Amino acid sequence: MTYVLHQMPGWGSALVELQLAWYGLPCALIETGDLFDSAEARERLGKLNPRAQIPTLILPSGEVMTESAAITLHLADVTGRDDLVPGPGATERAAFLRWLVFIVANIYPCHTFADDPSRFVADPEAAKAYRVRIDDHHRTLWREVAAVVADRGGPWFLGHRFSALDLYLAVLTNWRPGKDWFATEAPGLLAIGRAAAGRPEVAGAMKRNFG
Ligand SMILES: N[C@@H](CCC(=O)N[C@@H](CS)C(=O)NCC(=O)O)C(=O)O
Repeated sequence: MTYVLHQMPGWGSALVELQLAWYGLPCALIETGDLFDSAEARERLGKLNPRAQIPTLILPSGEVMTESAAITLHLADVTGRDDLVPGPGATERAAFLRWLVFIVANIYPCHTFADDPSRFVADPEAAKAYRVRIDDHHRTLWREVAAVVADRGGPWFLGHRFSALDLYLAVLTNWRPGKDWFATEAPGLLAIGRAAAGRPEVAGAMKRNFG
């Protein structure tokens, strides 16, 4: 009944590693190698996930799952728990689904398309300008999230109720636009990310990923 997580410390696989740790699900970790620098790593992972992205999770049934949001919903289903994903009857359910999808559909692609701009824009000067535009858009998206989270009143993303969104913040506030930017422009999000990272259920997985 062991899950197998293809991962790199500090990358998006941390989103799933934290949740597996939270639920206490048994998990083997396989390091993929750098999917940007190594054609061999991409080819190896590509046999399981044609996108060659992580998280790539092999379920105990052997089924391959990708997409962190789908995995988030699936793990809540199989554990029958609602401590990370508000259940269908919960008042926070709609907001949870909205912001989970917002993060993976709007914010995560800013990494996908700008981590290595040369994948999408061949001319080096044009690639630099493209990266500036995406980074700008990326900051705008986080400001929108910060405003919504501030309105909800804390102490967590959804308000009083802790959820997987707080674990997303624990991971994503380590990435672009960077800790310093979050500290000045979105300190509420950084504070939630830090508080979530300190929860004992995930502290070990956070340390393994982010030191
Ligand atoms: N939509 C996916 C995005 C996964 C993703 O972009 N992962 C990054 C790591 S943080 C990756 O594997 N990048 C390598 C690549 O795009 O080639 C999810 O939500 O899980």
